[in-house]
Amino acid sequence: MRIREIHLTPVAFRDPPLLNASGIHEPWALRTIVEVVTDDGLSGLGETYGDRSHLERLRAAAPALIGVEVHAHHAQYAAVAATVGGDVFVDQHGLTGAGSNQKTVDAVFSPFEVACLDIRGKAAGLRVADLLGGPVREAVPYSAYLFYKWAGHPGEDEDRFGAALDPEGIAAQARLFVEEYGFGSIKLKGGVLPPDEEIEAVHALREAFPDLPLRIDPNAAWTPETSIRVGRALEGVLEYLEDPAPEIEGMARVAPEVPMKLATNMCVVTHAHLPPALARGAIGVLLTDHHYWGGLLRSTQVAALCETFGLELSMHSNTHLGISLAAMTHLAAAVPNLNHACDTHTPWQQGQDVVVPGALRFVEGAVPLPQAPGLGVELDRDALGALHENYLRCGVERRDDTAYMRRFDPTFQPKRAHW
Ligand code: GKR
Ligand code: MG
Repeated sequence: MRIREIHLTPVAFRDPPLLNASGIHEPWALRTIVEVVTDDGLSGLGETYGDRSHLERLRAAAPALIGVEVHAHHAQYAAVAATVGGDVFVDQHGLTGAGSNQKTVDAVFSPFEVACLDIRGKAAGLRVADLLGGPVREAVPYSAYLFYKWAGHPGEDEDRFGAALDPEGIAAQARLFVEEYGFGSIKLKGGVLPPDEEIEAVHALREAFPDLPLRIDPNAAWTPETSIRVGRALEGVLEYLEDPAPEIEGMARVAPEVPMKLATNMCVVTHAHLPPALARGAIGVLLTDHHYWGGLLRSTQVAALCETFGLELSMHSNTHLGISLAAMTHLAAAVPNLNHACDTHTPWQQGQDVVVPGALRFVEGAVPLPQAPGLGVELDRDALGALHENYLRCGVERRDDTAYMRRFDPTFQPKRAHW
């Protein structure tokens, strides 16, 4: 079964004005949908970032995969790596850590690998989770992912979530998410307001939800000193503290001084970061993400490394659609040492998608593993066409939360170790 065709379709969909340490989400979020077709007519799906530079790398890599055997994981990886050369991926929003050549190869390879696993599952009549070692859970728990936000994008009506700019607003957002999705844990995206206000918001969440695990993630907006102060103020309240301070160095200074484990999707984002982070005791939890850890099989290897070295495992998310949610769910279902509910941005997309509705749903905060072979999701070609039209019309070519924020506040600076 060899790869005969690859189709790459950039898409855009509406995104609410969610605040973070880098600025604010633009009205349009971008993704690239990958379809791989084999010589015997089977097709598989992948989903990845939609920024122009990434799309160009995908376009350069796709021809190198034509004719390669769909089972030949290592040959596919080598073919993609050769097209990437010495290139380095740097995210434009600054929220997924440093770029490196390894991370670039892994990010470009990932959606092709997911699509090939989708095909392999369909060919064998097995789910992707079966190909990854078999599911150890039939439903994957996700966490409510709260954001400080404006009521609506400037110049537009208020969206259905409304504003969340204080502890009451954050608690109300949590209630909405928990009521609608049944989430059993809560994450707050911080790094937006002064740390004491964010501490208050976490306490408001604890009061409203006495039994739910809570986390806060300021994307390295705090100095190590502030991180230690916040960590101590939230003793007994957090399941983990995510990326309080920049770099392995900053996290290593905080870790021994706070009562909870530190988690990251910023200072350990590729294999080269693991030895120094482990040697320095910088983290206790790794948020894995198959989009930049080289796909699903490689992510199971990262999970095994976490087990070997005593790290707990959670899962990172960026704004995404259903193909990614399906891939995340298969991966999380097949990883025995997943210790925490995974992140997802899904509720913010309010049903916009490129997959046929029905295969993915939330039941008590968890997504039941799709049962059909492969990823278990099917492309909705009309929806794909409509979201591609959005892409052509919206004028956004790369995610840049800082530039969008500066349209409203020209003095805005990304908040790295700001407080
Ligand atoms: O969507 O603004 C966002 C998040 O801040 C995202 O980009 C981060 O990469 O969710 C991510 C995180 O946990 O750092
Ligand atoms: Mg994070």
